[in-house]
Amino acid sequence: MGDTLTIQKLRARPVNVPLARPIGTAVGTIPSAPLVLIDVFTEQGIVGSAYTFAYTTAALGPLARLIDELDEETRGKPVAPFERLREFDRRFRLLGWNGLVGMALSSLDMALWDALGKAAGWPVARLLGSAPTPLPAYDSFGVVDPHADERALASSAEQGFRGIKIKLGDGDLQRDVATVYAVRQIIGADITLMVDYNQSLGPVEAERRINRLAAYDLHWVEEPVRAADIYGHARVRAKSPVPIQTGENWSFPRDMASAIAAGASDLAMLDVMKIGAVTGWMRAAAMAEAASLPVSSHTFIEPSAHVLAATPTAHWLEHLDIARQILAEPCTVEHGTVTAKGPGLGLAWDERAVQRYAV
Ligand code: SMN
Ligand code: MG
Repeated sequence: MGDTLTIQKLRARPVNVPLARPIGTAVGTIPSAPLVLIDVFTEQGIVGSAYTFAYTTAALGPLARLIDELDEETRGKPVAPFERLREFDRRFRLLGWNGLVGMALSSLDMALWDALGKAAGWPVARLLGSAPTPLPAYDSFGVVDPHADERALASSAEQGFRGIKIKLGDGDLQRDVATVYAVRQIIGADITLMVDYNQSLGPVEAERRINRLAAYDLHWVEEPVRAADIYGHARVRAKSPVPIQTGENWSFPRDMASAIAAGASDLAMLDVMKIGAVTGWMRAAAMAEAASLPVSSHTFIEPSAHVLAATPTAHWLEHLDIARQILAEPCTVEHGTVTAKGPGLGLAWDERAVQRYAV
């Protein structure tokens, strides 16, 4: 392949994909995965592919339309992620990148990096100066019913996961304590246990609940208060006997810089879509190293395995498999680890499934 790769056109396809289990959180349940699949067709025949997670079907159409809008601006231009982002930085400066605009731009960045990897015949992790690496993965559950979910929880441990995350906050403190106690009984003392409040508490209530739950050896408490409340996170963190995790909602590295300055958390959870895809992640990973923040990923298993492999302070990979049903080769877990697949990001669509779940 020569040294140029030129964008011919973009294609955005909204799908609504079944999940192995609904994602129940303290602030609502996500029953299926509304994704927008993006393909970047190039003049040279390489196709770069990626997906974005819309969280709600209400955002599927607008997100797909935004990606279609990017098509006009990118036709005939090089597959050069930094250059394309610089152009769109100017184009969307007045509107701002938070929300759907950033998600659309991130999907483009991910697809461009996928195309570069495919052109080189390399996994993206290698383009980034690293290589596919077995990354410790935790199995991520929603809110759980320790009785109804006992088998599923025990099975995660039996499959080799060394970490399990459950979501809390859908009831009162007593319910949280009873759930964590019961889950600890099911998975035993050796499995790392994380909990995620999904922004559902205020700082005072968060302090109260974390103090009671600290007895159960929690590895982190995630988003105890609103994601944007970086000072609320810092206040909880200052008194918390358990490490505070946040970051899945940081929009591009600039949000991360504010959270670091506020001392919001002990750990950084980067969402490869919201943080700015491969380009944004690498800039955020450098900030995490400078701030001594261990970095974990947020869903998006396949691209996260690449960028986490190139992250100096890599911590955990979240095994929350939202795209499995539309991938020709879904993610595999070996002895509790996930290793990036290439070339590119290792994504290939199961076109029959894409048709089936098209919205
Ligand atoms: C989560 C929330 C919503 C969708 C996917 C994942 C959660 C997590 O915050 O960290 O798993
Ligand atoms: Mg979370």
